[in-house]
Amino acid sequence: MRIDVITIFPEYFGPLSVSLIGKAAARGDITFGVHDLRHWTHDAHRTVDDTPFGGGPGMVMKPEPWGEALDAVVAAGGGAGADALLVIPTPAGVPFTQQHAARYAAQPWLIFACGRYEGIDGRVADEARSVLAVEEVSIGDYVLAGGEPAVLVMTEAICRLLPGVLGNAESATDDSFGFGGIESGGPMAGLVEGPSYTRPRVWRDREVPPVLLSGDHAAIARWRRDGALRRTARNRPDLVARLAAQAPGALDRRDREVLSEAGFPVNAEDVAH
Ligand code: JEW
Repeated sequence: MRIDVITIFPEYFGPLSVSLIGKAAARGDITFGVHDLRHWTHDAHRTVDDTPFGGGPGMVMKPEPWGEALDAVVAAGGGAGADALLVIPTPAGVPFTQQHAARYAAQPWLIFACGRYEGIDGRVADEARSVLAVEEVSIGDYVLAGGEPAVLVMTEAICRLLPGVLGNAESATDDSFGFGGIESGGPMAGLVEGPSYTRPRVWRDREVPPVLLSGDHAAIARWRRDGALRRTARNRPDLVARLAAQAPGALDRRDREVLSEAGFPVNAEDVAH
């Protein structure tokens, strides 16, 4: 997979040479190209911003350097741009989810455009759409100062799904959201993970739950599901509501009992029993 990033802060992407992603890049499984937007400016001050038409606070990124940068990066990657997907982080984008990460991981070529200031002149995305697929995405409901941290976040979520990037192939399918949500039908579908434990068995007078040492795999699976249900009820009531509404068959009697004890009655009939 090829990933190009266009930014006014190329040094922000040092972390891409660290850890799992760094090793994947060193092996050649991922090829990164980080490009300084100012390379495509032509004035002495290398200006990338200007005042917003219509007034308002702050500055907006000028379209010309972006147009030239995208033309050059697309041309260097083989032309037409037909197989590249342009991803533009913005607080006004579609929420980025694990489903996006999986779909992006299946692309041969991603180009990320990192804005700063109040964002990029709106014509840049419109123009790019005449040449390639363009998606505006948000990594969460908070406002960053620019797209760079969002690109690091998305790159990590995408690259850990690439074959060979994660040591244990199961880790990517078993973790929170890695099961792909309710429709995946997996045993933990639609829930976040409960707590996990390692050695020592006793630490600061706290014992690891004995069931995990019992060797009883059915009891362990049930205990883990209880923990997942409790943590999902506490931290992500939205996910429990979705599960109860869209996949009521996914909740058995014990699930409903655990949710009820966690103060999350799934329906009136369960509360009675
Ligand atoms: C984010 C890129 C570039 C993504 C998520 N755009 C914009 C904007 C900014 C501040 C105020 C209003 C609009 C800053 N900014 C970005 C912010 C991505 C840029 C400039 C971003 N939060 N924030 N999920």
